[in-house]
Amino acid sequence: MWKAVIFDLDGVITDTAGHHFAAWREIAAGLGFDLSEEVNELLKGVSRRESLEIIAHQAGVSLEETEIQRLLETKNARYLELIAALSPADILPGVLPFLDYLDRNGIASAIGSSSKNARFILDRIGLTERFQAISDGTRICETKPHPEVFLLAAQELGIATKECLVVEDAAAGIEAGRRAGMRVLGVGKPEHLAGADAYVTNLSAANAGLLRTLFI
Ligand code: B16
Ligand code: MG
Repeated sequence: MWKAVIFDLDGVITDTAGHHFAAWREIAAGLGFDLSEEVNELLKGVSRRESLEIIAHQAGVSLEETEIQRLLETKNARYLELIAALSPADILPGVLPFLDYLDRNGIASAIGSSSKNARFILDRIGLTERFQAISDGTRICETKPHPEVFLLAAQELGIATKECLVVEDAAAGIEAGRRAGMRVLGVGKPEHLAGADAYVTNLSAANAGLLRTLFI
């Protein structure tokens, strides 16, 4: 059976994805670009800087390095304002029972997030101590779809990649999990989860039977 489950954070453990979207919409508006939900999907799981590069490309503007730095700082400051009031009430449905199930069955839990704010978010929602490894944007050189964040989590746990299941909500993360040699359970709307080995609308549906089916 699985020895570890590595969770993406934004959009899987808590819905900070909506706050990223709101902050990026403001930055995009400043560039004269209306950020749609469709383009926003491309930003999920990729780094802050790559997100800005995608928006600038879509807006058809080229940015100087000093302007890039200013916009990255503005975006993150706004995002931090939006997530300042996060609390355990913001943990997504099914997450706590699923973590309890993993604990009872001796399966390790880890975080694999591109975010540099991952620890802050985990502290706010009271889950930091529930994970045996936290691999995040402060510890990696390449963000998703590169597999580094998941490989680092597996290495820290001391568990072989094929015994780790990734849980993801976004295309870049699903690709990263697959490139890490792991199977991927998608969470959310099926149209955003192409490439996942299975999907559920939320983690309440991630039961023992599903985990067994996914394991080969
Ligand atoms: P930050 P995840 C990702 O987190 C987000 O999905 C993505 O939208 C964001 O750009 C990235 O973290 C970097 O976040 O600006 O907080 O460092 O989904 O990998 O948990
Ligand atoms: Mg995510």
